[in-house]
Amino acid sequence: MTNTIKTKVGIIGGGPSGLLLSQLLDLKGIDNVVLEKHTRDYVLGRIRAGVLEHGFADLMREAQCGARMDAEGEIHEGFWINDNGTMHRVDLAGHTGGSSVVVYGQTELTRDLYDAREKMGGQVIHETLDMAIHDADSDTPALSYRKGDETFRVECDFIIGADGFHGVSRKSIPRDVLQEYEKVYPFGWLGVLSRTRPVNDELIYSKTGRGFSLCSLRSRVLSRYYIQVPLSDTVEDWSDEAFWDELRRRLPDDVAARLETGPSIEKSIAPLRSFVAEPMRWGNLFLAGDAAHIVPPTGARGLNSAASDIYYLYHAMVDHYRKGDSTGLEQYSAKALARVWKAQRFSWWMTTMLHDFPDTSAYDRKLQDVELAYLLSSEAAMTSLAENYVGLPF
Ligand code: RFL
Ligand code: PHB
Repeated sequence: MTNTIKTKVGIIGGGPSGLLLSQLLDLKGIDNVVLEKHTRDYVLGRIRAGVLEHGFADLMREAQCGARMDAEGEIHEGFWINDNGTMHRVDLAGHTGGSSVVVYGQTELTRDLYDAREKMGGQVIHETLDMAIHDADSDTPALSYRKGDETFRVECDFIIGADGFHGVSRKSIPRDVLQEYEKVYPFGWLGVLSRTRPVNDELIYSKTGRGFSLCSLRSRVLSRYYIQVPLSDTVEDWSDEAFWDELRRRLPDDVAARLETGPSIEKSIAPLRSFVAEPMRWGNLFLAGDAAHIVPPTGARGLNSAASDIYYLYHAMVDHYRKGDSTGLEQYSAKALARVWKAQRFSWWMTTMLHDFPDTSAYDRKLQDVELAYLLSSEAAMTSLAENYVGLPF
């Protein structure tokens, strides 16, 4: 027997995108259900983003999920670029009229969203298997899934595909409707989380002859570091010792000298990819976040791009249900994509400028060097970097 659930909005994916939309809609009295394939612990075990744009932070506050972020997150008004041993500060606040970013881990943000959903009695169903989308291009879209031995059917007005890059929603859009744009980079990031004091108060992005590195943090006692590695490397190839040694070599001497090391709590390799799927709407199915687009993490845009999708969808849904105005829904794909492509450009630019590209011509290397030299010498270029990093307006 199949159990039937009726709701207004069926959300596939209990990552930050799905949970944030669910919470915002619920606060406006719009009934919804979140369906997540994995357990809550599994979702919270993924170590990902660390930098939130101020617009995202505002949306978390609007969702009544900002208290811990405001108490424990750090406001950063700048970050550093290490150009082969010389440190340069990017004054975010100075170049944007006072804007900043919040350093607060995706794990903690997702935990806050789960807690808020639980407190409001929101429906978040875990371990939903064999998810399938039905009749998304009709007025009666539905979802079906299995949980344990039982099968379920969700009947709703709209389906939100917030199920990440490997989810089912994008794949259920017909091939002749969907256009995909992709760029794969010839390296990955090896990331380490460690219970050590961060080497610097602000983030350090390093371009060196040995490759890129990033020093980030989660709190005053929790550090997050990354180094560029070849795609052929595996986590097993990198002992903690080898990681710390390589990171030190990619930092200015005085910074390397104060690097506090310790056992890794988490270690993983993420390949770098740029990807966009268009359109982000098919009938009554709307894609959001990583389900529709991916950026390399260099510009810290991924989660922030997801948040802007949610902002547009949330307002479009509220207008639809509260005012009977569907303009926002009709314009969703075009509006979201316009911002998504700007984040793509910025992430590609940061990635290209700061990484070591194997098999690059001597000419292209010179261009890459002068791109950074120009940035560091130009107020106009710095302003452009800063306005993108703190987040373009929604
Ligand atoms: P998620 O987080 O992938 O969540 C999707 C959820 O959908 C579930 N799912 C399904 N559920 C039901 N049925 C199915 N068939 C399903 N298939 C999948 C999954 O289990 C999952 O729980 O996507 P979402 O919510 O769109 O969020 C996107 C962000 O996670 C992502 O953009 C960021 O993490 C990217 N990112 C960064 N973004 C930033 O803005 N700032 C950063 O500093 C930053 N650093 C990073 C990053 C991503 C990284 N990695 C590992 C890719 C650093 C790294 C290393
Ligand atoms: C992180 O802290 O994980 C982080 C910060 C900035 C980035 C990417 C990742 O650009």
